[in-house]
Amino acid sequence: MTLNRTQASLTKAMLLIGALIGGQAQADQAENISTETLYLQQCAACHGPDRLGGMGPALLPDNLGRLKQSEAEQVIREGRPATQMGGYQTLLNNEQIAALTDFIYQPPSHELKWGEAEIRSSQEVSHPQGSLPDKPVFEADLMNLFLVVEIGDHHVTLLDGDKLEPIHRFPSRFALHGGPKYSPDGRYVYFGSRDGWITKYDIYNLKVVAEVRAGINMRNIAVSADGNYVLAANYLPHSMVLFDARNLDMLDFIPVQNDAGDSSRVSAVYTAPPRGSFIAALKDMPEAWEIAVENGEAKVRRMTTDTLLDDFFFDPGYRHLIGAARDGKHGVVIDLDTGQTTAELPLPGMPHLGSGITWEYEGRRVMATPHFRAGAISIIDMDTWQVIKTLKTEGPGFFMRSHENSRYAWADVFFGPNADKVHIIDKQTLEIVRTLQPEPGKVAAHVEFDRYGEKLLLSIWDNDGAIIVYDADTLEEEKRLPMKKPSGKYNVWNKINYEEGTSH
Ligand code: DHE
Repeated sequence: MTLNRTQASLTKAMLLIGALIGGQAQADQAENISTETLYLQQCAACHGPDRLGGMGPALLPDNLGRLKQSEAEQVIREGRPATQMGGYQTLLNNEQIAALTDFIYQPPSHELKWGEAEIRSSQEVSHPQGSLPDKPVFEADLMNLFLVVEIGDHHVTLLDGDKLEPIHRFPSRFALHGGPKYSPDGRYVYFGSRDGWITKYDIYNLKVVAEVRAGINMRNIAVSADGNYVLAANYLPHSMVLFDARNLDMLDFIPVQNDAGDSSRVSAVYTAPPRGSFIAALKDMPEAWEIAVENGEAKVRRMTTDTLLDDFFFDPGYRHLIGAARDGKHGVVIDLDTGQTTAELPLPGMPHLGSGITWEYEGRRVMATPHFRAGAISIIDMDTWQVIKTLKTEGPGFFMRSHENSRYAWADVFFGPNADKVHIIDKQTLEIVRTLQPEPGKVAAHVEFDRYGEKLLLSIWDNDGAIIVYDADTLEEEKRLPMKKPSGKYNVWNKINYEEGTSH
């Protein structure tokens, strides 16, 4: 059962008032009860009796994966600023807080269900499609807007890409992950959270218009090239879910399993515009799926692959999928028409292909990818599928970015002692020409260019962080905008035009 926001706030307020009035009596009583009962008394109103989440996030080991246990304990003790989560240190003693923390990091005692009924009943449509004005409530170039996801306090900032100033800041679901996806005209944006929530936001009216929970632990979402459908890919349960993009009505529930009944998590799903379909790769079965929508139903074409695939990337024509083998030691190129593996790429350490980029180099198209487990960037000829250069970096990286109009590509060093550094690569010499260290001691990561390729934004990935604006040509810093752990930034024009230097 999931409480709606109002019910959950009231229940939590009642619990807190009751607890404050009851004071010591309740604390004494709490000492003698099991941790599970304590959870039901203190946490279930917001986080759900099954720990599936409600107004608060799901409290399951997989969903909490990014939060260290010590940090979770601190949140229970002190609360989370700017959210409904208050501190429990006056209500619970240290042992109880530690026991509750242990409890939420244990797998649940029974199998959790999130099927069609649960998905449908989670849907909230605050402003049905067509009910809000078609004119933006602010003035700015609508094609040069940026969204900045701030994971420090779970907010999103809308930035004017010409003035490079914030227009609006609004709360997001807990732990957004992956790139938000725009509608083809750039008016709407769809966010996906690790807890499975899809939020549709109307940028013109600065309002959340619809929400639905597609799964318990979601990987990512994709929006079809025509803007009509949203497809969610889940880790838990093993499913994909198709929605009508207008109000997020569920259209189809797709169990991810083979004929033998084995099921799998989904590594990721992306839209493939020229094919008019979605492409997904499975994490636990060697298969890639092409999903087309016919009359509101998903039609799946299954391709058997030689290896299990992690994240992946496409060539510009979407003829080939370039996937990271789950063993982390090589990449594979799969012809999406025949389903055959056509090439293997020797790569030094798990590539992060989802953040690969491409450009023209000496008359041919090359792609570049950073690696999670090696201080290297691989540059690959997309005609011959040969690695033409391996650039040594100051540590493993997460994200790469460029723009067709810029001569430089930017790559972060996300892991290790040099995580505060960023490399700048000349796309025509394939050399690192500069390494910046914008804020010593703080991770510098993830770049996004403006629509013209003239300015770019870099995140200082810290609760006391910032977005730094650089001139893309002189590489000079222009200004800093303070933000709370800004992660990804997404420019409307670059995204809706599938710009070659950005992620899709
Ligand atoms: Fe991500 C995108 C997978 C950990 C921040 N990440 C993606 C995508 C995938 C993915 C498949 C593409 C989805 C899309 O855009 O539609 N990420 C994974 C992992 O498997 C991994 C390594 C482990 C995990 O916990 O899931 C992982 N990712 C992280 C983080 O720890 C990061 C740094 C912080 C966070 O928010 O959890 C992180 N991932 C991001 C960001 C994007 C992303 C900011 C979007 C990049 C973009 O520019 O499009």
